[in-house]
Amino acid sequence: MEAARVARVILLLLPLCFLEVADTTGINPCCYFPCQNKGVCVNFGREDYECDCTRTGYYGVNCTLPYFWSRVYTILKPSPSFLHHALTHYKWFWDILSNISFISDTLMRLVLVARSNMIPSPPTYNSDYNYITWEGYANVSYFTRLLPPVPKDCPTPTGTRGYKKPPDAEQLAEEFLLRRKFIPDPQGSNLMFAFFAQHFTHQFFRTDFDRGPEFTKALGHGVDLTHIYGSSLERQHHLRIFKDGKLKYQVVNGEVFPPSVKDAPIKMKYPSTLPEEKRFAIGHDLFGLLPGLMMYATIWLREHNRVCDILKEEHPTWSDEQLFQTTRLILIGETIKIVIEDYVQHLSGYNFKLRFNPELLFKEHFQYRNRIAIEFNHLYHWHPLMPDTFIVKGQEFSYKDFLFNTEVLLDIGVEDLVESFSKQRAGRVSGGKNIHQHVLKVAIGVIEHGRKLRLQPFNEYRKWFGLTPYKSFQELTGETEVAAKLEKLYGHIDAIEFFPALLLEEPQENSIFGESIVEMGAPFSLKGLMGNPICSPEYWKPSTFGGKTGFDIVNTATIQKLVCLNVKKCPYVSFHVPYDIDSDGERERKEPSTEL
Ligand code: ACD
Repeated sequence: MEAARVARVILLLLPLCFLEVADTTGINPCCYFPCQNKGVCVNFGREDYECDCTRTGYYGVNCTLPYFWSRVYTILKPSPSFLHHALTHYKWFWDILSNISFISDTLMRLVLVARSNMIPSPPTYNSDYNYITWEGYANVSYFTRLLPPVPKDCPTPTGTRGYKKPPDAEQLAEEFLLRRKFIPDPQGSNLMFAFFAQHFTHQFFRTDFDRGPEFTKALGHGVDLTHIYGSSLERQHHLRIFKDGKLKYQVVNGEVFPPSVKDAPIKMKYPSTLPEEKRFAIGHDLFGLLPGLMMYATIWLREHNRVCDILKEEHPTWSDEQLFQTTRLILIGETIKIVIEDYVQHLSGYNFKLRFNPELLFKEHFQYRNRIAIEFNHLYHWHPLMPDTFIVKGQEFSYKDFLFNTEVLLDIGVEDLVESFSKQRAGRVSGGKNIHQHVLKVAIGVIEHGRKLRLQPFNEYRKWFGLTPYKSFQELTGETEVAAKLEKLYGHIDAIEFFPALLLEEPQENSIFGESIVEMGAPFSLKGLMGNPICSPEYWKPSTFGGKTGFDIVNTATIQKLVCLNVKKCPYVSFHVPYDIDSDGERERKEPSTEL
């Protein structure tokens, strides 16, 4: 026993010869993150610790010795960069595979299982505990987290590496994240994509800033469409007509728009100067902020009422309540279908065709539940997507003129907004220096929150997601100049923080993201989408959606149909600008057709 203790301490102290931390006595040993391969560190006083390697596939003092099958798995497992390269090239190969349903189903199942299995379910930690607790499990007003907070008694904010004081957040953002010149996304993402991302994710990313960054107001922890229907029953009831299942609306110039707060008296965030009749009332209280968000709110409102009409036609005896509830489930299904097959398909850049088919998981051990993690929330701050100005029907709007401008939607209408947003390019997310001055404060806030929440350093997350930790700043950024500056500020690559590193990572070839956003974002996304109750064997059947017609609406949903079935003239609608982009960033092809 004593010999084992001595061995542990020697193993722990060995790498300290290379550390800049001078005095190592009396340091909580877990501050060194000694346990590898998802082993759990438990400290015994200030001198000793144990790694719990249970079910990690590894053993030994620090869970570093693989059992036979773990060794085999490690040898056979292709690297993420190899897989990414394969999936984003060889289109002819993926076109063939995607058409053989047995093979494409098997591949899709593999993707879903491999990604979802990375997310602990039930969830484990929250920001108040660095050990498992009932409170952490049961209190859904917290974001969960994958990795527990850095213990409070560690010598540096990221454990033992780096300096006692992290770089100034504002300086960091201004030097490394602030846009100098707009860098377009080489994958051709547009503002239709950017606003979809913002609109869709704000149903489950709703930090409760009054309580602190560890708290969420989105208690549904997933795709529940509270951004359309409101997050309380009271709010929902204000938004409903209580006839035929429909939501309230107003007609302006012959077109349907959300009601004003006069007709649906709910709290919305608008500048006090905006008159009541110009304030739209919708599920999410902040969606008056941007015409792009209000445009999506309008489209989904129209879609809700359209589906209500279809259901009413088939079920003339159904109550308002049944029509409303069933329509909501259909819209949840449509959302998930569009997110996987249009949105994630686009941002992945994969030539393999992603499919939304819940049946693929019916024979797997899969838990139909989800808890939004703080790391996912931080990872999803994609403000580099935002352009310098917004070009709508040839007219250029600055941030000042665009924000809280509810007239844009009424004056220009959904068709032309969709067309304009689909044609304007969004910015590249990873690679640094691409956040517009106007939204830089959001990034500064995320960095500060990461510190307050004591997020573990980026490299610990790399390891957790099965990625090799970066050995140097050069390896992270793929260049030398920024890397040298970062090294000076942080002191050690193991001290760089989660969010800045995600944005500063070198993007993959012709891609919007670096490796880490994809490898960390995909598990959260797919678990969150497929963990929705509508994907469970109990729910996933035609009757849940009012019969075959409703089920078909879910199973055939696309972003293009969503728009075009709710406007008079179908515009160009896509998450990709209407031309291909070659490797030099130049335009390549003409506009595709807008037919459904
Ligand atoms: C895969 C699929 C490709 C994944 C590619 C990139 C993922 C990166 C970030 C997340 C992207 C989208 C998030 C979409 C939905 C979030 C849903 C959350 C529901 C609670 O390789 O596996």
